[in-house]
Amino acid sequence: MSEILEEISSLLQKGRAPKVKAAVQQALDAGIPASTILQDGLLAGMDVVGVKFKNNEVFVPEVLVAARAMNKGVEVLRPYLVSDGVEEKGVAIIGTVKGDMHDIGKNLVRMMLEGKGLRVIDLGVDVAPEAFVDAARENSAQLVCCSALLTTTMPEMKNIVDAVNASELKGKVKIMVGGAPITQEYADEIGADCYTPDAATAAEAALQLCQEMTA
Ligand code: B1M
Repeated sequence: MSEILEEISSLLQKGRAPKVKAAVQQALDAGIPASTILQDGLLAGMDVVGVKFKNNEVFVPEVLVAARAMNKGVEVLRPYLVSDGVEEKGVAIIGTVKGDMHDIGKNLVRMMLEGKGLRVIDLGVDVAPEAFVDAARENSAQLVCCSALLTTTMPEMKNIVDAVNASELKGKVKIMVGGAPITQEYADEIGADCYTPDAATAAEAALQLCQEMTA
């Protein structure tokens, strides 16, 4: 079992998207749980890329192809992480904040939320605060979920909190924040309603918030 996971990790590091897709499918066919393939194959590979990026051993183009391979692999896992046909438990808007192009973590959070039965409207990356507010209004969402990976873009989360509070949605939607540089302290400081460190915890918290709001 570990051989195929190591192969997935290694192929991801080399940015071989079609081979990553095939290897992920092969691992699924071998009966390896989707969560194990995600954690010990895809994310393990991306961790190695992250360390090399930090140490200037690889650069943006290599990281970009690895990220593409990661997203392709995650797409294969999607049906196994998302439950279909369940009753809608709530509506969430999700996006990566303005100026920030990182979407792998955001995509995972989206998938886990969908897995809990929430309808998720994904605004993509580089999303302005007003776009979060407009989408929440148009879709009668309970949650606005913001992801940021850069210390330079995390202040955009405060702008989103301010934009929501300046609108008629104040108190009617909950704001969830997350991403590598975000902490509970930061979430408290900017007045966000909920911080979670990873996608699985985000999904648990999102479901709980929706249940509390509709109770
Ligand atoms: Co970027 N990058 N990057 N990058 N990149 C980081 C983030 C960095 C830490 C690398 C480093 O130097 N060590 C560093 C940030 C430093 C800092 O600000 N402190 C960095 C930098 C500097 C940059 C550029 C500025 C580089 C440059 O151009 N010189 C540039 C910025 C571009 C921009 O956004 N404007 C840049 C570009 C890129 C690529 C485009 C090449 C690529 C992104 C491709 C893509 O996303 N499609 C990329 C990547 C891939 C990374 C690393 C290597 C991996 C990020 C990732 O996807 N991790 C990253 C290094 C690292 O993190 N180790 C790095 C896997 C993902 C699953 O984790 O997104 O953290 P993550 O999500 C987690 C949790 O954070 C959480 O759940 C997920 C796990 O379950 N989570 C939430 C995320 N969002 C959440 C929301 C929630 C709750 C939980 O609630 C709503």
